[in-house]
Amino acid sequence: MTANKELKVIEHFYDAAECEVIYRRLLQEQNWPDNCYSVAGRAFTLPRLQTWHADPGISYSYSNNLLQTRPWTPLLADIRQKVEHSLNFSFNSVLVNLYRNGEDYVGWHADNEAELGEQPFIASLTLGATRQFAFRHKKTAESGGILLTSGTLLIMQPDFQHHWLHSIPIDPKLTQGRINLTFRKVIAPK
Ligand SMILES: O=C(O)CCC(=O)C(=O)O
Ligand SMILES: [Mn+2]
Repeated sequence: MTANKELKVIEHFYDAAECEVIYRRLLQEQNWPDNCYSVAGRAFTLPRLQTWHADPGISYSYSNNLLQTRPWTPLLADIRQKVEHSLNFSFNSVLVNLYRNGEDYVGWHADNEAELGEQPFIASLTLGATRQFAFRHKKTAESGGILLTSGTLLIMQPDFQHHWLHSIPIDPKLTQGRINLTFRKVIAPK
């Protein structure tokens, strides 16, 4: 088994000049929240900064525990439109991650929350620094990775979340930042 069928990489979805502009605008416009939060009296620090944007009435338990739902900004709405047009699929939410440098990361997980339904189809856009997207099979020892460069759109087919975990590992020497947008379709609004 290989993850190749379940992942599709579209390089240069945005060109270098567009990426530069979008990255800078997101950095400035996102009004990034504090990444320290507490659950049941225990303090946690998220190893990156995040914002969550969705259509009215859409909520997502993982993000909602940590984050308030924000409306689409004009820039995020423009990007969504281009992604939707290219994939012929409609998304109603986006999780925006800022990895301030190589110390920021996301640990092993699958995006398979109940709100995404049985067939979670996710489109993930990278802007800024190149980072490794690592994946490992949930049952076998198989593992792999893809270097995601600025402007790359990674499509995760539903079976990817069923069979594999993924992460963005720490890259200690990296000083540049990276912003990643994962477009999702929440199908069970609460
Ligand atoms: O930053 C990335 O490329 C992946 C982010 C991710 O896995 C997530 O937000 O669920
Ligand atoms: Mn993920």
